[in-house]
Formats: sequence, C-alpha cells, structure tokens
Amino acid sequence: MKHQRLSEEGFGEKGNYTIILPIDQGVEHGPVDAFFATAHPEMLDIDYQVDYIAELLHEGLVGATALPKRTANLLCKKYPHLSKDVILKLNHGNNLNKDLEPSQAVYASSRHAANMGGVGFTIYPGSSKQDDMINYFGKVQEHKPDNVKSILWSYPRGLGYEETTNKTLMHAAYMAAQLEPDVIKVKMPANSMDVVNIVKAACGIPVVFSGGEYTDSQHMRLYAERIAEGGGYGMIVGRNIFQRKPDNAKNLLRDIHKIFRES
Ligand code: FBP
Repeated sequence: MKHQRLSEEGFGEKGNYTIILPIDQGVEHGPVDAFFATAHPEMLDIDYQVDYIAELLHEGLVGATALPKRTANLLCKKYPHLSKDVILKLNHGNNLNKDLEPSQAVYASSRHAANMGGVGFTIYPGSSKQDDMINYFGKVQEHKPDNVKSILWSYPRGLGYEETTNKTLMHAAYMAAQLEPDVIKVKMPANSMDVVNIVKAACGIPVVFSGGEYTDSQHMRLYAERIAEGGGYGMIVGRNIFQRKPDNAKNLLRDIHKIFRES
C-alpha cells in the first residue's frame, strides 16, 4: 500500500493508507495528562508543538493532523503550505465532566476550516446526547465546502455496554457510514481480529483506528498489522506518538509505515 496525505488527490482510495496525528487530548484529557506528565513534556509549549507537528508532516511520517482550533490556526499561520493536511476538530468532550453524561461541545465551524484540508467531528452513539451530535454532523456535511473532507469519530459511549466489542464497534461503524463522511474513525476493538468485521460494517467508507492510551511499541506494531490485514485505511495515533520522545516516536512511525507499505 502507498501512504497518502490528506492534501493528495485520491485520499481515501483503495490500495492506499494514511497515518493521522490527532492532538486534541489537551482539551479532552487536560494538558497535564496529555503533555506535562509524560516523557515528552515539551509538547505543552504551543510553539514547540506546532513546530513538531510540522516536522512530522515535512518528513512524511504522518499524512494529516487533527487539531483543535487554536492549534490548527497557529500551524496554518506559520506553515501555510501544510494547511491542506490539517483537519480542524470541530467538537470536543473533556474529562472534567467524566462522571456526567458523555457529550461534546462545538468549538469551531466548518467555515473556519475553509483553507484547511478537513473537518473532524465526534459522535457518541449510545449516549443520551447522541441525536444532537448526529443531527449537528448532518449540518456540517451540508454546509462544509466541497473540497474540505470530513472525518467522523464514531465512539460508542454510554451506560450498559462495552465500548470496544465487535458488536458495538460494528454498530458504530454502520451508523457512521450512513452519514457518509469521507473517513470513519473508531476505537481499536478489544479483539484486534475483529478489525475486518468493522471495516465491512462501514459499507465501503475508509476506516482508521485509534491508537488509544500510551502502550509499548510492540503492541502498536501488532495493531498496525491487524489493521493492515483487516482492510483498515490506516491509523489515527496521538498519545502513542507525541507522548514518546521524538526519536522513539519517529522509529515507531517508520515501523508502522513499513507494515502498511508491505501489506
Ligand atoms: P489517541 O491515539 O491518543 O487515542 O487519540 C485518538 C483520540 O480519538 C483523540 O482524538 C481524542 O482526544 C482521544 O482519542 C479521546 O480518547 P478517549 O475518548 O478514549 O478519552
């Protein structure tokens, strides 16, 4: 398979794959857990962070980056030639309300992404707020510029079921597919052999799988193998990249690329 950047023609087509770097965890988990208390605390400095994201894009180690509004705007201002590889994340949850009903607030509109490559949006199927999120994404699809791609995070969240079973993730992928985003993003299933089912449930829309919380490189390579074998379109990996020191992160990314390239 061939690595494809968001800015390239044919993004999402069969035979290609992509690696997306999401850095919205400062909002979702807070800057202490996301950056400060990790092996790579320099990421807390927004100027350093923007330069590091640009470096990974320039080196072709990631094909796109998904960012909250402030970070996206700073990156696009300093590195305008990378704007079309930026996905503006439109809504976010945060762990400060983790004991309440899971929900996401809108921080940006697709208008703010007019010069960028994509918009990212999260729905929580299974939460009591699911209909608001799904309805809002319908409006995003209707109003976003045609040349701006949509990436839909479909994260089942609510009471009474496991979030990463085959059944739940197939349902999340199938629902997301009916909203026709350009790419669907789901969590890695508890049993990584289930990737193939989830890809089928997405009705032909490319699926990327998330990296999840920091784990060892061996696990990440195994995930990459299972995603590549199962027909996934690639990975969206945040914490497992930016919480490592740059040399380790780059080596892991090179390993992941090798697995996809040779599959
Ligand atoms: P990671 O690779 O760090 O898991 O990032 C993927 C992602 O979807 C982020 O976009 C988001 O901030 C985070 O996971 C949410 O994780 P969770 O909902 O499990 O707390």
